[in-house]
Amino acid sequence: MTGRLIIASNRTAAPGEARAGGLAVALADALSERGGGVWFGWSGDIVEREPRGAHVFTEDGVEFALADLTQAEYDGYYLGYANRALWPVFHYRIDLAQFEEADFAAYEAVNRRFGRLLAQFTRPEDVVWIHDYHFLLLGQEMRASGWSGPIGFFLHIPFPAPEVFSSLPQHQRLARAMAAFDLLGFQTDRDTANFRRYLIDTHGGELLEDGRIAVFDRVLTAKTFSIGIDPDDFAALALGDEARAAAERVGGIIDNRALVLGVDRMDYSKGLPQRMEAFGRVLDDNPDLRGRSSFLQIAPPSREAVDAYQALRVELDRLTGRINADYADLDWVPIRYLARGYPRETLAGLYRLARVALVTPLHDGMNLVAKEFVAAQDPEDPGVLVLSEFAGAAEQMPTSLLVNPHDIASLAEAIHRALLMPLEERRERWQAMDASIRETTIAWWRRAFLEALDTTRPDA
Ligand code: GDG
Repeated sequence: MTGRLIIASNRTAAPGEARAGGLAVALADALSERGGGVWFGWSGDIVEREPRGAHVFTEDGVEFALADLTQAEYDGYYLGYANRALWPVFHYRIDLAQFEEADFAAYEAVNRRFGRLLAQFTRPEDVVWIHDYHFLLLGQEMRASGWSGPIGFFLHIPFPAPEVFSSLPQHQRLARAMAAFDLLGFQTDRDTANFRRYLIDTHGGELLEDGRIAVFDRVLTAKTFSIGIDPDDFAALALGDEARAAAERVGGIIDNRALVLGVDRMDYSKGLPQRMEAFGRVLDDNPDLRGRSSFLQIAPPSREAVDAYQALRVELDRLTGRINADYADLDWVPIRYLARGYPRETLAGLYRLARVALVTPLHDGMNLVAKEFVAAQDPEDPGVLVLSEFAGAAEQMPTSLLVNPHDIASLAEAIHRALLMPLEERRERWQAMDASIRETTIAWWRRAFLEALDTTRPDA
């Protein structure tokens, strides 16, 4: 008899939440497969006075417990430490990181308040699964509140090289807290190896024969669980009416020229300026390709309160303006860049229409867009995936056109090659990628993680 599952993530799939993505569905499925459980997270609301409890309600057998943040907590914990320090450092952008002690204090305080709250929802036989960089201290805080059962943690973003992680002034404090987890899941073998090397080299951790690591008087497991999507669901979505309508509409606008597509949250980790530069370079170097393909970038804005994101927006506006001014003609615009989000159905239709997808982040935990693009293709006439070697997905998709996104010339070359790739080669490459996204689906991911967690017993 397994216990209930207790999930903690920054945002939940509580009714009314805008994001009905694959991850939300996967975690909801994980909860219902166990006959219910608790899903804890931030409500999305900012309130004036420090809230004491959580809003609790049950929906489809899942108990949601949502906690508010005060303005000061939101500024210091969420915008501050999580998104101005951890996000940039974990994505190798130490140059953008701001290390404010007050932000860390807020991060600590919110993790403490949430850890105490969450501990109250647990029963002795439960298992706890904590998600992502917002909650690195949550396990330790739950332990301080008396929880001694198993805790799993999954990091959705990269775990950087130890030398980079160590640039965080609080890295020792974070590492000790992370050792309160029993199972730590990472997106790729590179992340798992980085984490292990950090514990071993910096803290004298010892790799045991069974693969676990002894460190800070605890024994923990660090393992790779590459997140995926539901390929059948996405393939079906791409054939639906809404998807077809979207494809027809865009196909009409670009006059059936080859579509080069990008879909990314507007984030500096996604390599958007480099991608635009490279597309501009293709046009510079290949006069014969001018007027023959259109680049569409969908980039819903995110975290606009963080300065680095505003700077990115300005940069993208400037780049598209320049390239379009140089090359647009009366009946053709090279780059369409849309700073807004679209329904999943629309995205699915565009993926299927696209001849080339540009998924070229400078660093990315996994990148689900790459997998969605593959799932949405017509097997008889598939498009080409140009993929950054620094996306987690690259480990699983060696038959994509792998690129170094910093190298504009070779990125341009890859776009050019993708646009001209013969059908036979496109099919071969796509088949291998399709097989790979079917191996580690989202259902596989949650089951594999929970199986590992169920067999992990806290040792101290
Ligand atoms: C983090 C890690 C890791 C995008 N635009 C729209 C839209 N999307 C959807 C995509 C995709 C999801 O958002 C983005 O997922 P990614 O994996 O590409 O990137 P992050 O948001 O940075 O996610 C990442 C992931 O967590 C999971 O572990 O892979 O590395 O950074 O599903 O389709 N969805 C809709 N409209 C849009 O305009 N509806």
